[in-house]
Amino acid sequence: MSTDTRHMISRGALAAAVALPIVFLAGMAWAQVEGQPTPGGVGLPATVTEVGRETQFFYNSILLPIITFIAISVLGLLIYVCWKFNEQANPVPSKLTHHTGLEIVWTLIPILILVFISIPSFRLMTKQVEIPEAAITIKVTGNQWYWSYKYPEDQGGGFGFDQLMKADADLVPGDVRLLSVDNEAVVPVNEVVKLQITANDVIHSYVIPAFSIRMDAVPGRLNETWFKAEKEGLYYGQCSKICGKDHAFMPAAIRVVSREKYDEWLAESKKKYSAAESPVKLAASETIR
Ligand SMILES: [Cu+2]
Repeated sequence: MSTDTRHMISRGALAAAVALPIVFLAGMAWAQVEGQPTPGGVGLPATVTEVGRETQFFYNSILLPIITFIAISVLGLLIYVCWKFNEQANPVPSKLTHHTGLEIVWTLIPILILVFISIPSFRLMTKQVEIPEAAITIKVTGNQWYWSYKYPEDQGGGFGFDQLMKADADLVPGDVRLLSVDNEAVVPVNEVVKLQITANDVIHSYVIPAFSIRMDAVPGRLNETWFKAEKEGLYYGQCSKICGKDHAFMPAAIRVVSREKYDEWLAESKKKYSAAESPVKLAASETIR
């Protein structure tokens, strides 16, 4: 192969390595509807929390380029070896079986890549796991097949309610099929919300993509996660543990509003929900109170 051809091939490979992530990134730049899936959307959903932005940066700008580079390099190497060392081109094969230098290199490079990834990864994980001082604590319980919420008394709450998916017949314009619910949970904007998550029957998983939260709801166990939404709006999520026949029909919906509206909602809900105490008995709630 002439030097020119070789240069062309390596330049082509380099261009592909650079272009592929850009194509992915361009996909993500397509307007994503916040809080719900976007038809034809590519990439991660729009996020409205700092942790979400950092998670997406980690994925899009660190992991994706590394993955793309490794995949293209390995593929290139395979193609090169098939072409260079096939029987016709290379009738007398080498008898070499060990190469200490090469073995050290192919062990060391993956280790270095992993160490490089681990630094931002652990930093991000710490941020997700360490819960800052929370303004609001909400207890979320997974049931077959809906979510229940409890707002504690000492924060102006003292009520609980169930959140069930709206049936197709109940949808009004603006609703999203399979995501809209009868009772939305409400939280104030720009305040740290702590969620305590558990389940009544089987393992569920509480996920709101726009907040970058995903936490297993396990019977008999109280898991915690947090978010601080920076934008008002309605954010949907879904259970993401296969939890039975209606697993796909237990969406979660959180509406983020201003502090004033939140206080109003709290006062109204207190009247509305405490009149009709939640029909569902929250197994774990008695033990933590
Ligand atoms: Cu579930």
